[in-house]
Amino acid sequence: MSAPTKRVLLAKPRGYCAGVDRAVITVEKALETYGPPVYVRKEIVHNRHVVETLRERGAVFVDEADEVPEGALVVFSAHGVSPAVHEQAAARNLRTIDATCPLVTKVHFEAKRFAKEDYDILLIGHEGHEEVEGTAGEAPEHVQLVDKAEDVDKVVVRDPSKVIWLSQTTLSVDETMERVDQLRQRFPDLQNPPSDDICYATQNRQVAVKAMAPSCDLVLVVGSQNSSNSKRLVEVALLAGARASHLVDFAHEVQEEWLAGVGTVGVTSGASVPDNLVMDLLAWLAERGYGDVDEVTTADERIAFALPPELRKELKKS
Ligand code: 0CN
Ligand code: SF4
Repeated sequence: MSAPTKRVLLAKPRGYCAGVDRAVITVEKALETYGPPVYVRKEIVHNRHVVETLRERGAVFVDEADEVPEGALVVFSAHGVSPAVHEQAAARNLRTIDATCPLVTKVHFEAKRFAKEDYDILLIGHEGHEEVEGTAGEAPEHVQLVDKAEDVDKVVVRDPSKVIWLSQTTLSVDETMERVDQLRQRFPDLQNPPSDDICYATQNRQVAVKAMAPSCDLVLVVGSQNSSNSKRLVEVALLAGARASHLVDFAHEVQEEWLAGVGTVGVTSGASVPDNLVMDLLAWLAERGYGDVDEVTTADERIAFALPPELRKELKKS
């Protein structure tokens, strides 16, 4: 048998979304404006390289606001925080910059609004993920988390005609719709969110990986293990027909044996991944004969978000 033709398909869109770009710039500008240390509650975004780079520049990552010295500056991560965290910060007189992505904030508003209208809210998301902790924290007595299929049977509602589902922004679209179908079998009047909670970036990256996966022997996704949207890209690639798929933080993590007998390698990256890491991977692949790269484009993203108002005000002064 002759060796397969080696080539790379490169998904577009991939990498940084508008919310991640804004959150990373927020920490960089805070460091420039106020000087280190700038405290950051949780990882600003779920990417090892980004976190390590900001740490080298003077960002101090903490798990909770009570680890920040009284009166110091703390940035809240892109994944959002519950009102209880804002209260903790206020109790310690912390200066805060909120880098929550506006698309996460939108889901917080939905949770608040439907809680006020006394709905039971079924929040589809991953247990323990910071974003669902923040969203659920807006209305803990109205929200029930639905993660796995078996969670659907555990849901208890007060009035089946007044139930709505909301979701984490970084889920698999297809898996979420399966969960909604299951929930609707139990609660036929289940209402949909007013607009998609799974954000544009998550959706677009899944559409792009689906377009290339059937042609790929291997799909490499650049992203960190704690990045929900990056992990979903591996699952989506496999379900869409890729023969194999792996998540790697860095090119050097790719194992040579993954390339055995591989012709077409698909490459993409999660929404928290800087594109230089993808370029490093392409260079690594080129050294192994995969130098021919074709981009597979399924959407053109132009969205950008303004920096948090607390920071904009400060930047205006300087
Ligand atoms: O990788 P991320 O930091 O977060 P998750 O995919 O784990 O939610 O990407 C940015 C997403 C947000 C909010
Ligand atoms: Fe915002 Fe979506 Fe990016 Fe998360 S993945 S930061 S919700 S745009």
